[in-house]
Amino acid sequence: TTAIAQDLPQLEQKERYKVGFAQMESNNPWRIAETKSFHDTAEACGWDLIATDAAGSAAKQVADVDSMIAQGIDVLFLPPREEKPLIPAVMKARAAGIPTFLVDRSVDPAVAKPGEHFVAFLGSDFIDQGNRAAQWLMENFDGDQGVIVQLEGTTGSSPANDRKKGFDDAIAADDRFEIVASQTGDFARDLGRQVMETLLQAHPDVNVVYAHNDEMAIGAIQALELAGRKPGEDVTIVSIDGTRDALQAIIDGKMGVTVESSPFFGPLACEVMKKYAAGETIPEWVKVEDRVFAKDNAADHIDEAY
Ligand code: GYE
Repeated sequence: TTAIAQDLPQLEQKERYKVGFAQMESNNPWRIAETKSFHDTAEACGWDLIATDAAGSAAKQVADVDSMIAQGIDVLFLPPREEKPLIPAVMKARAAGIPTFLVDRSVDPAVAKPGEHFVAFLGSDFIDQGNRAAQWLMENFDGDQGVIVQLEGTTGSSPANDRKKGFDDAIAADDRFEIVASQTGDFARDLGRQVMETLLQAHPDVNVVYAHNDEMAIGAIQALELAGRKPGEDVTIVSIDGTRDALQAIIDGKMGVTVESSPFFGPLACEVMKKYAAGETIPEWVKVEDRVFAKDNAADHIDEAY
């Protein structure tokens, strides 16, 4: 209702803020870079930062937010591991009068809304990322028939849902391609490798892998090489993130493309929070612009990669 919308918790302007950052897990370079970005921003932005790590458990992430609320944080930055299980955390922070910014992932918009239950979502356009991965593939694939295996991110997470939608919708328009399998690798390198091993046995004719993140793409490359395949030659690898290992794999000719998804949210979080405290209107979605890394520019960006 409009009454609730008008009541969105406000943030006062002051020198220092008690800030909560409830990280979901730390099992990949992207997560570690994001957490580091918050720590690196803390001093300059006047944050007394409480950072937690839910170790891959949505239930623990909810509990971590509970404990931050109990510790009296002024503002919450939350990357919700999955779209539905983290809604209670958003609602509890809202009820406690704590302005919440979702960073890097979002929640189910049918239930928890920006401008009403939380202030805004800061992050990439995942549908567009999937779309651009498909676009690169359609422009650069030189075979007749593309047999695609898709490695999905964490089930029920907004980037997994939307990167799949963006890719599937775009690729459906090109009848050279068929997606023969699409399975979760939970955004993790080792699971990506294991799932790829299994899928290779069921689909030995696979010649394209679309991974929802670079860690799973690297895992898939390992599985393919173990099976005697030549990623970059007889299998085209397309992926998302822009990690150092992925840029190196592009330079080495093993990976075709990675669409950027930046983990460096600290400075943006600081800027948006200060604007909110100053009474400025914050857009419901503060969109992060992403680049595309391929053979022509990977070497130019590897030094700034993580
Ligand atoms: O692509 C992945 C990470 O939510 C955008 O999560 C983020 C994704 C990122 O684990 O590597």
